[in-house]
Amino acid sequence: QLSHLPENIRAKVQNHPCYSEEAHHYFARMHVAVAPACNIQCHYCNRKYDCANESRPGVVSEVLTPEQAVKKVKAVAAAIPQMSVLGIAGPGDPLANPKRTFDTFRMLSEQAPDIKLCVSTNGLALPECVEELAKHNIDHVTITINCVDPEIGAKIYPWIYWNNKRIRGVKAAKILIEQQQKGLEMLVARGILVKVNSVMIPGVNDEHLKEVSKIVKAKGAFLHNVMPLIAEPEHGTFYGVMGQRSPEPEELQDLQDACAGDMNMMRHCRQCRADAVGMLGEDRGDEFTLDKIESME
Ligand code: CLF
Ligand code: SF4
Repeated sequence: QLSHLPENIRAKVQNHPCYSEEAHHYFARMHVAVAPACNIQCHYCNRKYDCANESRPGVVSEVLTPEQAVKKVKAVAAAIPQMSVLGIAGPGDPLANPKRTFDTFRMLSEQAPDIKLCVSTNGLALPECVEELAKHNIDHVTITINCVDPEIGAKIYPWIYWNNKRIRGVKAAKILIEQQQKGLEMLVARGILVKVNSVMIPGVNDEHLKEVSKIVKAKGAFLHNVMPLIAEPEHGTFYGVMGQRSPEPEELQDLQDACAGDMNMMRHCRQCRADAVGMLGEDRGDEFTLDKIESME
């Protein structure tokens, strides 16, 4: 499956469980929830849970300081030898918490240099962070891109927080889209692998995601991951409360198939929590809570 890739790219994906379907049978990832704040609002988000950039709404993650996160990564790496990747994916937006996120990356690159670092973002603050991401040798960045049309974006994002102001509607969506696309181009120009996540929202962006897939592929994104909206009203999201439905499994698969003509698609995503630990689909986070780690010392 990886044999068609150039050697330098194969080296980056062969032990990353999300970027290589093959690798997810052999390698594990963990997330540390160091990033509580967010700079936008998505209608599918419930901030009581984890960021739906990547994460399944579930239980609130225990937010860690960078120091606590490093301790946790070391404890998990010692206990789970397949652990190859550390991702920061929430519970808010990692790049809206640059100090916490980059302190964690810096300490890990010094203290655990064998672990690959990975990050997922809504993209609003991405262009200003590309330099720093490259400095920490981050080879894998996920951008959640749900649209390239601000009119559609306005139905997904009620507001963004930008230059110390709250901006709403089409204007806000336009800025977010521009930042995401600019960030994507800057990462590709530096040889950083970009995965694009899109949340499929029936009746809002489902048809439109085919165009998104074409555009991000043309700009050099490595992988596209179309994920289903999780809209159960009990999660208290705006969409859930407004009766927006989630896609049926067949609808999701049809859309993934339609995009696949243009793009490498990820089909093994498990919509991990912001504090997930273990193989994809496995969550061993409860074995590594802070009090348990501290009692191991
Ligand atoms: Fe985590 Fe995301 Fe990195 Fe993977 S998860 S930050 S790229 S290390 Fe993977 Fe989980 Fe799907 Fe994300 S299965 S939600 S795609
Ligand atoms: Fe919520 Fe994530 Fe959207 Fe921020 S980017 S509003 S944390 S889903």
